[in-house]
Amino acid sequence: MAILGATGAVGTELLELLASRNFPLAELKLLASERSAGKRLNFRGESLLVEPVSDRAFDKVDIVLASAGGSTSKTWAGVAVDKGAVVIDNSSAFRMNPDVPLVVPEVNPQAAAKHKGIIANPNCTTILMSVAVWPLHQVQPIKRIVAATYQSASGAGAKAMEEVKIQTSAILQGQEPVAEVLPYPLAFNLFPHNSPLTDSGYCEEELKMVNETRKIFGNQDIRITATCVRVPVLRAHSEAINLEFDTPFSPDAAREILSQAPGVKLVENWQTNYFPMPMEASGKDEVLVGRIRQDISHPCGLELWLCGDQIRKGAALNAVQIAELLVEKNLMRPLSVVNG
Ligand code: A2P
Ligand code: 11C
Repeated sequence: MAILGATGAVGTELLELLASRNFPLAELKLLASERSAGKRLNFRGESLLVEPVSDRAFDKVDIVLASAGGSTSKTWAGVAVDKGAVVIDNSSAFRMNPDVPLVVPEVNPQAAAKHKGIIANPNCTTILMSVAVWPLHQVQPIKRIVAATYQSASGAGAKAMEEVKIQTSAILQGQEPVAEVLPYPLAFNLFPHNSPLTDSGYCEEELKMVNETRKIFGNQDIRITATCVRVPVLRAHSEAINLEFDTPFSPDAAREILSQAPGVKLVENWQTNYFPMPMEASGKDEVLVGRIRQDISHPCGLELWLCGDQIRKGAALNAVQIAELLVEKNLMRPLSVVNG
């Protein structure tokens, strides 16, 4: 196996997950940019050397977990596939390509079997929402989703997390916060998501929630709208979700379904006003869901609130689960396919 982007926020988590989940691998290659050449990272008690990515780095690799940004994936995914690997790509480069399955193992594991060398890991806000909403959609089809997100600095990478800490410290010392990674100071502040704006008035992050969810659910008819916001939280994203069904969906029924849903943990104490919080979702595998209630503005509406670790289930864990699926279902690439 190879991790492309091993030194980043997601790469670090991939290393931790492969070790803690005892992923069956013979050898692990750590790849990053030239900047990281010579660095060493710990894996299962061994100190592994980080290599700059190159053609030869993919020799004899079965699975590549790529999390080094879209342009790096565009450059290297094809090379890795030509060498016989399956690439599980965390970037947005291939997600909407009809030949590339977009997989959340709790939702559409069967899609992974159709891969032609690349499987895409969805956007983090999309993964978290899909895990929570899919079990309800199975019982009663959802007509419309209205989402508002509260996204942590981790979504913009390790450097953005560091920047928020430095800004916080600067403000507490009476200094001006400096923003270099994110467009504006995030400490003690928030702003609409920093992804590029499109002609529709939506930013790319919002459109990912729309288009990727439809692809994962295999349903182009669900109407989805989203407002994505960056908040001064280090890691774990939160989302307020409004769902509209054809007929009323009782909050108790939703609670019962979600209490047994894979990858979901129900977190609700109405007496103490205790519901999912990003601080408690950090480091956890499950998407925490709570505050399930009837939408008072619509008889067929349901409201819920969720928090999930953006780096874990929103990225690294989902990718490792896809890799586990490849091993379990024997979906690695046979040599005959690689050699044509
Ligand atoms: P490096 O540390 O050498 O820059 P994050 O999402 O936390 O910002 O991490 C991005 C990851 O992607 C890092 O591991 C980074 O490596 C890697 N990366 C960025 N650009 C490239 C590139 N051109 N080639 C290979 N790896 C890259
Ligand atoms: C964020 N979700 O929180 C983004 C980062 O399409 O994988 C990841 C963007 C993507 O900013």
